[in-house]
Amino acid sequence: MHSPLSLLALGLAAALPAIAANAGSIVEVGDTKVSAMMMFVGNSEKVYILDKAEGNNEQVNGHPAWGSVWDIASNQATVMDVKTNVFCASGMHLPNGSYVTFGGNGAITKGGNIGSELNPDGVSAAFDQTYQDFDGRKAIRVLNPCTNSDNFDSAQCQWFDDPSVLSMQKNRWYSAAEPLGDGRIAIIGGFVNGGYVNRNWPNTDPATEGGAAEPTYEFYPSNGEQAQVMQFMIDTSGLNSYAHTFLLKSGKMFVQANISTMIWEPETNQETRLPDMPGGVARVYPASGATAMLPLTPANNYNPTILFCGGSDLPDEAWGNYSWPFVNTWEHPASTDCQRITPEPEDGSSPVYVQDDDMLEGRTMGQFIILPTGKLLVVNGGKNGTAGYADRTLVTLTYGEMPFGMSLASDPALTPAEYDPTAAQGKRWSNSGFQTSNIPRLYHSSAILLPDASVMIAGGNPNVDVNTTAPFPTTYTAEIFYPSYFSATTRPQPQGIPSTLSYGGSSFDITVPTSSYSGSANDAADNTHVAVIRPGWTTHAMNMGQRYLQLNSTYTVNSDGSITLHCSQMPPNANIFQPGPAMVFVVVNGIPSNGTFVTVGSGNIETQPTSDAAALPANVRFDSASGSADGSSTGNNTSNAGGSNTGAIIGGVVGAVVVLGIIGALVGICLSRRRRAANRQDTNLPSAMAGKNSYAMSNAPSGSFATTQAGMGYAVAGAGAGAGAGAGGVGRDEMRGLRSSDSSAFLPVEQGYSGNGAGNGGYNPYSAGGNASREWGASSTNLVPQDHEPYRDSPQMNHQFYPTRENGMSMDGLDPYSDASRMRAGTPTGRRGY
Ligand SMILES: *[C@@H]1O[C@H](CO)[C@@H](O)[C@H](O)[C@H]1NC(C)=O
Ligand SMILES: *[C@@H]1O[C@H](CO)[C@@H](O)[C@H](O)[C@H]1NC(C)=O
Ligand SMILES: *[C@@H]1O[C@H](CO)[C@@H](O)[C@H](O)[C@H]1NC(C)=O
Ligand SMILES: *[C@@H]1O[C@H](CO)[C@@H](O)[C@H](O)[C@H]1NC(C)=O
Ligand SMILES: *[C@@H]1O[C@H](CO)[C@@H](O)[C@H](O)[C@H]1NC(C)=O
Ligand SMILES: *[C@@H]1O[C@H](CO)[C@@H](O)[C@H](O)[C@H]1NC(C)=O
Ligand SMILES: *[C@@H]1O[C@H](CO)[C@@H](O)[C@H](O)[C@H]1NC(C)=O
Ligand SMILES: *[C@@H]1O[C@H](CO)[C@@H](O)[C@H](O)[C@H]1NC(C)=O
Ligand SMILES: *[C@@H]1O[C@H](CO)[C@@H](O)[C@H](O)[C@H]1NC(C)=O
Ligand SMILES: [Cu+2]
Repeated sequence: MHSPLSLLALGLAAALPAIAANAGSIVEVGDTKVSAMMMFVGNSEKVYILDKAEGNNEQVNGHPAWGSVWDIASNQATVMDVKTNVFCASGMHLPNGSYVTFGGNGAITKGGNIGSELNPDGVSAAFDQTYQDFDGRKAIRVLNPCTNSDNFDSAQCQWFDDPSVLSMQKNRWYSAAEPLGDGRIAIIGGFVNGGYVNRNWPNTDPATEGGAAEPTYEFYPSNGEQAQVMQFMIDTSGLNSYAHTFLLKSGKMFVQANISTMIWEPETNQETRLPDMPGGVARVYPASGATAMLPLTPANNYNPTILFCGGSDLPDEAWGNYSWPFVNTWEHPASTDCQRITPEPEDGSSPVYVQDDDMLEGRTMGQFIILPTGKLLVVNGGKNGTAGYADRTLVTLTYGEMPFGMSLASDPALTPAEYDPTAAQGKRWSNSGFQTSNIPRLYHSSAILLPDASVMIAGGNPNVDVNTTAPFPTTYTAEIFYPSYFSATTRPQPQGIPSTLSYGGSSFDITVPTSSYSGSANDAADNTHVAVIRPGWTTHAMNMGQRYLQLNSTYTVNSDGSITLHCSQMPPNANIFQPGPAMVFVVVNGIPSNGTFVTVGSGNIETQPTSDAAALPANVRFDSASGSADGSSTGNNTSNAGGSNTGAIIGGVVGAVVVLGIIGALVGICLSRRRRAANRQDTNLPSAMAGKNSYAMSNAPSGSFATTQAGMGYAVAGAGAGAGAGAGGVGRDEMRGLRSSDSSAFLPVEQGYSGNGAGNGGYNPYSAGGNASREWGASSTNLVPQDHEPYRDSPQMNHQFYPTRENGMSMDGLDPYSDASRMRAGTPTGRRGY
């Protein structure tokens, strides 16, 4: 029984959760229901979670779920139906606050085997009867985030996932996605079907790998533009998937893969090479280093600097091929190395990688979360090995001998660490006061900044299908990490944050009430900044699209101790911070407010309107003013790493108008370049590799993976024999059994192969087989239950297909939620959240 007093106490606790959360702690908060391979924050209430199609216990519409929505306030997940296999997709926001994901894998069934209804290529599936997943390799899925006040059952609040209506031109698994300044998204590269690395060995066909690599890019929406080859994808062949991409101020894009770097001009497809990554450290999957763009601030004139930390310096051959690595990766320490590069130096100098402080521990699959303070948290990952999974390597021949099951990484890095980009060199990393987690987060884990400035950490599943007894099991428990500012009992509660930000134009005011801070008002004003943060779309140790921009601002300290912040809009260049949803945090003495969602830009995919930034008023101080919050509990000056207000103060006379200027030197990016001691441990390549230079896919012996283990199916092996679960009847001569790596049900396709899908006859959203036909639903087989209406082969469909086939099925300007394209009746009672 609760006494009235304890009820009151409970009520207070609920109102002030910041007190309950200990700074530096990692708290297990709940069950994500699907394993959180991918996440994004949809709005102030919801995190959307995606998994690969796999045998999760949680069911939705009669099949295992691989999507859910997480309610931030209650830490409860609700499953959501997703039709296609999102396995290792990419994703991004749209200017209007909706989110899109791109690509994935073919339909699979239990054990990661190929689904029951094959595509005409004979090596991938269109659908699986058991898991009821559709081929997701070309999928473009759209989600409009909803809130508790919306009807989540309405079509408007659910995933739109119908490749017959909306899809990419190419199959892409592990593509990169990065928005341009107009909100269009560049989708770059990927595997056609999957694999550990994107190459055969030896690598004699780096462009297409016999049809298994997709070295092209395309845009969403495509506006009629066809996919084009990106030379860089060929030059980096092998380690070129999930390339690291960051749009630069100029509108060109920084792209990093393998150990190469370039600047790419998206409109003309011109490439300019930058220096290679020092030390041969690979940062892309499956090396999977942490990477982020450092905070864009008035002090650095909003010019991007990219940071890379960790990854792997395995020698070239060790990376192996589509099937597996050629070494026991888990014995190889991950890199501690950090490098920075400013791709477009404003002084006209040549861009160079600059050695940064080593991380405290080596990490593969570590990921950066940019905090409102401007510091970067690194979480997740392992101290040895790489991303990906496999049931063997070239030297460990059987699953039974794999010491960590399918995991190619070991030694989980369980303690977060924090990087301060503005600290003196040698002092940038710290993990003091940070708790160590009990939950390994290796392959297929994720992390993201929440609106209350805590960090949600979830997922982890280096297994081909759900395995809760593996050394690194399929993980459903989510954690929240509470950064050091959670020691504060008072969080700023700013007033007047607008709901939209334009590119340039008039300034606006935000008020920090006196109750939001303690101590001198002038000091607080000096130590206040406004951060616009896009937490990104997280998967595979990346937060695609994550960006941090500090608004230019000045202040007026009022006599009552409140502080009026005069804030510029976003800088008048949409390349600096592409249009779309973001959170605004006001950080006072190192303590952030909660984030408030805003829309940056026009809300449309279009050239963003810009205007000159209006001049800001000068700072006005008031010496005797002070904050009224409990002084023992508010923040430290030193923790205000994002830099403070841009106005330099001269004198401290009450009400004095002072001269403004940009504080000091550029934030410490001018580091001396010190060559890292070359103690690259040469991994001993197994003797098994010697002389074996003919592992081209076409030579792989059929049936060479004849071993089977309970519950661990293997992909089809044998010529048209239909061996392997649910993938029979393939009319293909040289079908080789491959699975085992991240490839899941992957079978590389040989160049020139044209399957006829004999014996298939199944429903196939891609029956166009490269879009040769629009008759996607021409099959007579009714594979799809009636309630899967978007996939129904139905005459009522009202698709407005793009008139030229060259454009694939990308529907330019298509709103898949519009009546014209929605195939099921649903009353859109929903409203977009925020
Ligand atoms: C990285 O690229 C080089 C070509 O620049 C290539 O020779 C090498 O095989 C690639 N490494 C991997 C692991 O794919
Ligand atoms: C990690 O790598 C180091 C260095 O090779 C090795 O000593 C250690 O045993 C490895 N850890 C595991 C779990 O294999
Ligand atoms: C799960 O992993 C364990 C340990 O590696 C293995 O013995 C078992 O076969 C796996 N289960 C499935 C269903 O793959
Ligand atoms: C303020 O500094 C103290 C002492 O260094 C530290 O324990 C505390 O975590 C800091 N608070 C914040 C919010 O950074
Ligand atoms: C911040 O958001 C949380 C909910 O996530 C809420 O409980 C808390 O009261 C908010 N704090 C402030 C200062 O607005
Ligand atoms: C910030 O605002 C001040 C005052 O209007 C202006 O002088 C300065 O150029 C601005 N800085 C940037 C980086 O836009
Ligand atoms: C912040 O620094 C100023 C000096 O710049 C000092 O006077 C003030 O006491 C500090 N405030 C806190 C909360 O540490
Ligand atoms: C990768 O190389 C191994 C031998 O090292 C070979 O058995 C396998 O077939 C190759 N994989 C592919 C896809 O060619
Ligand atoms: C945002 O734009 C996309 C693409 O046009 C569209 O599918 C989606 O429905 C829009 N979202 C909202 C909430 O209008
Ligand atoms: Cu993956």
